[in-house]
Amino acid sequence: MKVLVLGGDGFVGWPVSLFLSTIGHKVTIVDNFSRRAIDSELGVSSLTPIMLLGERVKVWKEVTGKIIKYKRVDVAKNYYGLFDVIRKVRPEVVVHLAEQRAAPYSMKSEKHKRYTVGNNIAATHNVLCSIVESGLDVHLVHIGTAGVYGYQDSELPVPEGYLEYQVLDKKSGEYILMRDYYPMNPGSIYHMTKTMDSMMFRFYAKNDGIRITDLHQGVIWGVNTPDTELDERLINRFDYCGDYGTVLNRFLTQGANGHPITVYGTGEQTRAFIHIINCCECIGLAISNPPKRFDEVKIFNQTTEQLRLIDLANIVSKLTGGEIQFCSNPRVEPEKNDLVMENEQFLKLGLNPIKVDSIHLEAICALAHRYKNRMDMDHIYCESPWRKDLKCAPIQSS
Ligand code: USQ
Repeated sequence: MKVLVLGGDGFVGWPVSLFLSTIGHKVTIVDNFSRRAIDSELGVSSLTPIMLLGERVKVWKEVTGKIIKYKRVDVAKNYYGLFDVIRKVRPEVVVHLAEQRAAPYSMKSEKHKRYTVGNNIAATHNVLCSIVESGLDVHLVHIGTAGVYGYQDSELPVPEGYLEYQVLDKKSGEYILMRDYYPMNPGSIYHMTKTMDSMMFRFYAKNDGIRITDLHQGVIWGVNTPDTELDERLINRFDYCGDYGTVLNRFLTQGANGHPITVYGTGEQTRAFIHIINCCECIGLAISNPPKRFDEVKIFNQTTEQLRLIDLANIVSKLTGGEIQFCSNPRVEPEKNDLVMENEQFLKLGLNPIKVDSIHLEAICALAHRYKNRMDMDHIYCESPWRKDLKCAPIQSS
């Protein structure tokens, strides 16, 4: 199929683009390279040395013979540029990853809050609007977040997007079955934009019959995939800083390179996780299993396991010998929560979950250690508190 990957130069977009190319799709990447610009803004760069997109796709062709085209377009600001690409490429699928995806960065300042809302909402709406205007029957696959549900302390499994419940009709005295989005409860400006995307999806699926799949994804861990490992020059980016690094990759980088393992609060927060390889596979599966026109938005929980942060910190500490350092939490989030998320749909479609195990963790540590000289120890602690009275600072060592 012809697939347009919006944001295909990013941490998820690049391995996803290669995976889709490997399994036979004709991939075109659209990106404005904002993630690289944010590196410059923050004064930090990927732990792994990543090549420019033009060089990356040349190497991909050299190594596999497969062609990935690309076009520089700012999806949020340049509607007509995006429309033009859609008109020319005539994609059957658009994978939408063109959003600012870091919760801490989205909370950094009023400027970053406004950028994240402006960029993410405009990007999503431009994508939907341009699909309608193109007249093409495009399947839109969007990466949302498990964080749209919030983290209430509950052992009730979080369903895949929808909640069915009964409401008492006072007139008839009968219970009426209702079905709606599972209640949303975002924990950051970034997560809030994903909940707002959901409403736009609902409208465009109902009004224009756009086929939409929204993937409520957990925290990604892992860096490379079999495709990015084909050649050193295809290596994926590796974020470890306080704004962009996700928690398990941060713990591993810290442990492998002699920095204390930074646990925010008590570490009793439970989060949903997924390995980057499984993430690529899920997107492939979502593409092969689209909803029909005028169906409701198809929602998958894209996660393979739910883990407590303190348990992860202990595993990493044992593996690397790194000490655990409890830090005051820069975020507004429950100190402790249980979390169980249903993920039957991907399992039924044949997803083989990669669970947190020593083989995968050691591979990430080895990669982190290999590029230790690129690690900037001044950018480890989170510098983006959720409120001005909060900050991330060590409180005790174990
Ligand atoms: N945390 C620590 N120590 C650290 C970094 C984070 O204890 O050094 C904690 C945070 O307080 C939080 C948890 O780890 O409780 C997860 O933080 P994270 O930065 O790994 O993940 P988050 O900010 O929630 O966002 C990331 C991605 C986002 C994706 C989301 C999935 O940046 O794109 O949507 O994971 S989820 O969290 O399930 O919503």
